[in-house]
Amino acid sequence: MNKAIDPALMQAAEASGTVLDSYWMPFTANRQFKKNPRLLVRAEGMHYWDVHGRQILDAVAGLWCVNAGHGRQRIVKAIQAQAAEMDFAPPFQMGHPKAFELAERLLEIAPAGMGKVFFTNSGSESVDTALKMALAYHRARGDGTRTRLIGRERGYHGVNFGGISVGGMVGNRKTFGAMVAGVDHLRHTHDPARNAFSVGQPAHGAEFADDLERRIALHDASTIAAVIVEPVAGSTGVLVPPVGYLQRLRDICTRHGILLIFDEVITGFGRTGQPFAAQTFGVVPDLMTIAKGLTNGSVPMGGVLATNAVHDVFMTGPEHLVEFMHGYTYSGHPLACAAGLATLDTYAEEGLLTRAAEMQGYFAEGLHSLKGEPNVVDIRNVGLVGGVELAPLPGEPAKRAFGVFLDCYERGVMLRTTGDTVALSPPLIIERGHIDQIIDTVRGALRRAA
Ligand code: PXG
Ligand code: PLP
Repeated sequence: MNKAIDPALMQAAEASGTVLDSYWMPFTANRQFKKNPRLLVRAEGMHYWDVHGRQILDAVAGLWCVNAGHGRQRIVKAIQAQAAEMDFAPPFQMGHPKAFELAERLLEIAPAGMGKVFFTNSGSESVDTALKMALAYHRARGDGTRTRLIGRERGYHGVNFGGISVGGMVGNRKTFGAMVAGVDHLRHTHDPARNAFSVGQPAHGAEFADDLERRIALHDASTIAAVIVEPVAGSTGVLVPPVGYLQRLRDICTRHGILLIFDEVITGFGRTGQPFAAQTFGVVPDLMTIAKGLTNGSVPMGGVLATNAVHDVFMTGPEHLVEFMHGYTYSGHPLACAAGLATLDTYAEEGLLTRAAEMQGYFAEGLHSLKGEPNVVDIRNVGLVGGVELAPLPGEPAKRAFGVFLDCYERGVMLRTTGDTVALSPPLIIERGHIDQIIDTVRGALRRAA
């Protein structure tokens, strides 16, 4: 064992029987965590249990992914059976039936217009795949000067080089040098002066889409390949698109021959009240990235949905040659496909892909009842996603919200924070009693922190 281990860490490790030193944890304050670890060992339905046997209500669907709740037996059994039957099949120049079946099933619930599915293993890989597809699409059309990618301030598109380049979170970008060249960003849509405490979509801000016209005026459309946005920005604090904004982006992209990519990694699979946010907001992109809820979080998997118009441009060269030089060893992995099919069955059987639309009224009421609690400066919601923004502690951004997270966790409710926003995205099987418990616990934490 490493001699440098802190005594507090040793104590925590002893208490849980887990040695914490070797694992470099992702997006985690490692030193702080290891002094006071939060170790989960079991999950079922709406709950986790930690190493001490404490039950914790899951208010964030794991990490925005366990949309059907935990430990769903149909999914568990499908994974077990697939592991026993065929562990792996090479995805390049070979295939297996479940990958084709899953692609078919996805198109059945996808927005009208989507025609093909490309599989990846995460949201980050999906984003980089979609960006590469956009570049290759224009080149295949003989429009190879269209190389510029446009993201948006406060966007999160995963952590790979393409994704951080189009992403708009300074903390995720500043450390990593120049990143992908030729990227620009639209302004974000957050406008608390006009839209604070909007219930559902904010009324003001469709005109923020016109920022794309400015980018076009600056760079010329002939240099721009694609625009990528999250329909609802998740990781930067639940920013719901203003009424009319996404449609206006769509119109500008169409007018200028620019591909529109929706990153639906969080918003996909029922989170906003329809299977995809494209349907909730009535705007169809050219490419759509998915992950997370695709397998209910059970096996890593992501994907890119493309219109046939995009796909067909690739299908022109000699038939024996690979059309798109891209793919992952684990694209369409058999375990992930089995999990994905069982997940879609579970969603369909229980009506989960539209359940957020039924529950959002009650959820919104609970959430907005937090207005007036100490330090609450804004509340945002759509479907079963909520954000409660707090005034930062002077000179210590993110600390107040993290304190609320820790307090709620101690009291048996797990949520997420991003900056000073508390984010809620519960499993879609949530009942009213769970919503009450979440809101009461957050309310208590806000009062205790005051
Ligand atoms: N795009 C979007 C819109 C996402 O939300 C990714 C891409 C990347 O997916 P992977 O599977 O590579 O992580 C995401 C992921 C948070 C949080 O707390 C959100 C994500 C990841 C980690 C934390 O908000 N979303
Ligand atoms: N690095 C090396 C040396 C490889 O051989 C491969 C795949 O064959 C990769 C990276 C990419 O791995 P993956 O296909 O799992 O993304």
